[in-house]
Amino acid sequence: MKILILGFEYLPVKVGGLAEAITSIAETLANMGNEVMVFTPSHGHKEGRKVASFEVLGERVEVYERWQNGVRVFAISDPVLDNKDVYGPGWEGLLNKVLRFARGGVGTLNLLLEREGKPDVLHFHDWHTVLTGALIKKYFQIPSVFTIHRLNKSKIPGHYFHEANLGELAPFPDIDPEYVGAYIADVVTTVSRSYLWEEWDFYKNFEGKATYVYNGIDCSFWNEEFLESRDLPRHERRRKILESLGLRDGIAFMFIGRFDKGQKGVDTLLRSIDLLANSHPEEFSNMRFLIIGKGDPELEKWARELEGKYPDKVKVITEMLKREFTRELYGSVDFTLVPSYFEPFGLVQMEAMCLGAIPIGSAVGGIRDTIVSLDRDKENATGFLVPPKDAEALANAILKAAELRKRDVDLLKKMRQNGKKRAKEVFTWENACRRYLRAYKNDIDKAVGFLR
Ligand code: NHF
Repeated sequence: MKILILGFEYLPVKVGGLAEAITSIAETLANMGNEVMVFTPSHGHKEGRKVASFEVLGERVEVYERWQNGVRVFAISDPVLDNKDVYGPGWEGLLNKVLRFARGGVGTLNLLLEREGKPDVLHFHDWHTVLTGALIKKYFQIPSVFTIHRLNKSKIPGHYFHEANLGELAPFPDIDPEYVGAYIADVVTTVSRSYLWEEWDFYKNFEGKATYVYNGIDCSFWNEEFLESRDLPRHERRRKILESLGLRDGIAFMFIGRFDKGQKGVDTLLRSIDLLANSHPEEFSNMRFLIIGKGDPELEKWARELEGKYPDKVKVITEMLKREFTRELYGSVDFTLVPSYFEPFGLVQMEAMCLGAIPIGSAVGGIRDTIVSLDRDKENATGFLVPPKDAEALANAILKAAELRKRDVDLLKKMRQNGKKRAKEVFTWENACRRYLRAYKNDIDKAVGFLR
């Protein structure tokens, strides 16, 4: 199939998990024998050959084409799109980029159409590409799939639609672009089954076209074989890495993620550490917590205070870690904590499973769908699930995990193996793309409200 993908992030330009996901989808589809083109704003990354140059309302737009792992990537460039701030500067800066990308995107396809032929399908990702998707659909009527990686639930002024020549989609002063994207698409997907149902208030408006396609995980990087310490037994790796961070050996729990107040649940974790220290001092004395991330200054301060209170148990790391070092950590700690309030798919629990750091996560979205919880299925368990925003439940799960670490190492070993197998065999990008290919043909099961 000839597939045109639109993404606001594409590697090496990356802000979060979105870039990894879109890039993996494009490359896997190409590997499977499809012809894949990607349109993305340059964000200052103008690599490759200049293949088009045209004017939009008096301003020059240039298009740079590069081959990247079997995919043809077209970076669309103009003075606004070249800004290195991917989602800015500011809200207006972002909206301007969204508008420029729409005009530049349709201009690019218009110019390349004869040379390239018409794509069989258009696959656009997240709300930032909705105007581009809508405009391409308007001029070329290509069957399209809209993938929502994370609902944003905000509105943009309708005049941006009018300026993009999409006035027919903006009958009100403020418009939610996610509604528009889902309205114009033939199939709407999100990245996990649970997230789809958790957000049914949105997706029910598009019943008949809404479905899910799980992300995958690239276990070729998140792989024990590449650990520097791969020859050591796991408990030795743990001792070594904890010592290198200034802590004595103990049962190691790691949190890694953005410190934010709305999603990642670092506050729940900090509360549960205090709970454990107060209610189970003996067990707590044997626990070590690595809290890695940055973001909200209040949360950072709170984490630092906790580190000050329990300096031999808690280590807070707020600088950016190299991916290779993060891999060593996953390959050494006993457990990874993923206390998100919500998570469309979530990468952390997958990376953790690939490297045997048994996840303890919230029973939400992709975390819920990817972890098989010990209390539900002992044979196939890969981790522990707890209700979100519940510090007590998290503290109890941590206690239970620590207890098992002391008394049932064999069970933990089995859980590690189960996790690796599940990540490597079920959540592959090939499986994801097989499903996307079905979505492209609208030959895919849908979410049916009354069958929920
Ligand atoms: O993994 C890529 C990512 C997801 O849960 C993640 C999120 C944004 O919030 O699909 O998108």
